[in-house]
Amino acid sequence: MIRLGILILTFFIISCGSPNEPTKPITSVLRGDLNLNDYQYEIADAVLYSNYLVSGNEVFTKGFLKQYKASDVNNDGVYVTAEDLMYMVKIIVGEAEPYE
Ligand SMILES: [Ca+2]
Ligand SMILES: [Ca+2]
Repeated sequence: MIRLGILILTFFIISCGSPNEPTKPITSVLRGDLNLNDYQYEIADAVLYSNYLVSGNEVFTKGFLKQYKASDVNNDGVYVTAEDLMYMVKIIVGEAEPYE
């Protein structure tokens, strides 16, 4: 599923680019704010995260690239993993500190 997400992300980046236009940078996103409401590490973010892991890209409807970027909760450079979701749950219940 992660490979499919990376493949779709790569296709999206390639298909949106143009050699004559500068690539627009992704504006900053809050780590752990999967639903992009400016609040990190909410239960709603964890629910959305688990929905992504079950259903895939279709659940990131507010801005796929931003939501994808916000998903690296454990700050290991790997996006949308079960480990990120588990780390998010630990943050929510107070067992782990969030990364900046
Ligand atoms: Ca949020
Ligand atoms: Ca990660």
